[in-house]
Amino acid sequence: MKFWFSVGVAVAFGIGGFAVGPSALAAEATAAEATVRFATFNASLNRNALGNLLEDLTAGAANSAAVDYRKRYAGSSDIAGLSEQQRRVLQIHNVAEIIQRIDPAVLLVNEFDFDDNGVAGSSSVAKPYTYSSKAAQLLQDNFLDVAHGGGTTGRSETAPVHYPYRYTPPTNTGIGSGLDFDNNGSIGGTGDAFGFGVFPGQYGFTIYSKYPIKSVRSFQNFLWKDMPGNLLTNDPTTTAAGNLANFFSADEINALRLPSKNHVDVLIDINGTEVHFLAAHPTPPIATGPEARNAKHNHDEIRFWSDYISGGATAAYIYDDQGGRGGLDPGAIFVIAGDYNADPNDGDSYEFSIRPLLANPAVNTLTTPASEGGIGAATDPDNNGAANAKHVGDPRYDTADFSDAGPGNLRVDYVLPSANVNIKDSGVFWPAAAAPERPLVGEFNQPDLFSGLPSSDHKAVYVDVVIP
Ligand SMILES: [Ca+2]
Ligand SMILES: [Ca+2]
Ligand SMILES: [Ca+2]
Ligand SMILES: [Ca+2]
Repeated sequence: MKFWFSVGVAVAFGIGGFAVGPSALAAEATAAEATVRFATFNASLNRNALGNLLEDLTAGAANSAAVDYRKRYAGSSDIAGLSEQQRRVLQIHNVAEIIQRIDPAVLLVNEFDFDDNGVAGSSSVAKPYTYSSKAAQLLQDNFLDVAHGGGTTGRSETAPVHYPYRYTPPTNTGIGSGLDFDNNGSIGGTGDAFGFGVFPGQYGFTIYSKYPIKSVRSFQNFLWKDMPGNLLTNDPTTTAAGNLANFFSADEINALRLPSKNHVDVLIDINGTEVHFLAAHPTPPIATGPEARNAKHNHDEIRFWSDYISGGATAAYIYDDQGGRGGLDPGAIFVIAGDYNADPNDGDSYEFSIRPLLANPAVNTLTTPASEGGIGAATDPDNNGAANAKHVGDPRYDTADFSDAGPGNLRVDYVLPSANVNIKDSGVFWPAAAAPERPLVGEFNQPDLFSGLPSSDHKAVYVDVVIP
């Protein structure tokens, strides 16, 4: 079955539609197939204070009635007179419009604060596969269910996009460990949480699907030390100060969790075919001391999926929050999604931590999502530095508009289908500077805007996968 339909030969009729292969390939194309768009979007919907996201999402409907932000935003001049919260609400509308323009069938939203049925905050207790946070529901009801664009924006009006199925996993971010992980002599604060976060639940993630979700495996409580050959207890660094085993105490090593947020395997039923949607958001490789604990943590969080999709003995060490063990079965169809905070060629990741996953033979890397906007952004004369000029990677593949004083724009957001399915199309939503949709992604560092950009520093990435 592998690659028996070349890209360009496969035909399909819209997202979720069916297609039958041309008669020349009828012998193999007897079954219906669907082209399904999977997307990942680090939408910067995290907020600075506990509960703000719920407040902003609730305010969305009222603000739209008073001043119709849905048909408003075309540039920074359009935010004059808006309150701080109205600017945050405007950002959510811009995010919603981007999602509507992409119209993915399955979507991961990274950086989305977790709440427990409307109570902001996270815990270490797994949720059933049917769980949607209140915030995830409000984004649907007050933003995704209403059209955007049109009016004075210069953009076409979008259609609402509706997801009957949602899953919001709890996240380790901001949950206190009770230990001094960061060795600053006191216990508490972001440095001692299981994942970086100012409050429990900050920087979580949530998943939307047009297709039924059948079940979930989550790995929130998987301990870092339980990965064979992990960098926590098997760090090859030869200097004492650089070796992680000397940085953490024995108690800390026994408590550190591998997922900085969560790793989840969401089983989706696409017209009878099971697809494993693998979502995560490994910690950024923020520089610390010589031990480089964030970069090594990022490395092993990414390695987890590479082991998981390899299955068999390679994945035998893995246990989930539900009591299951092991990885994927041979031949399973999967799509890995998320912000992995690692570029294959540039940036500060530990030994280019994404490369082994991209090189895993189970992953289809025949097509790399690209954009016009990324090319132009790399050489924009208004950039605040020259980091992009030192990059090895082609800027068309960049997915994040970071500071050009360093690290520059990077490819960090991925949608990676399994090698046993074909990719029909793909892209990064980063319109060219002259495109009418460009104001939705804007330019780096617009200080009048919440998060410094109209939507997010990261751009949405999508891949159209032919599901047999
Ligand atoms: Ca310590
Ligand atoms: Ca501490
Ligand atoms: Ca930049
Ligand atoms: Ca780059």
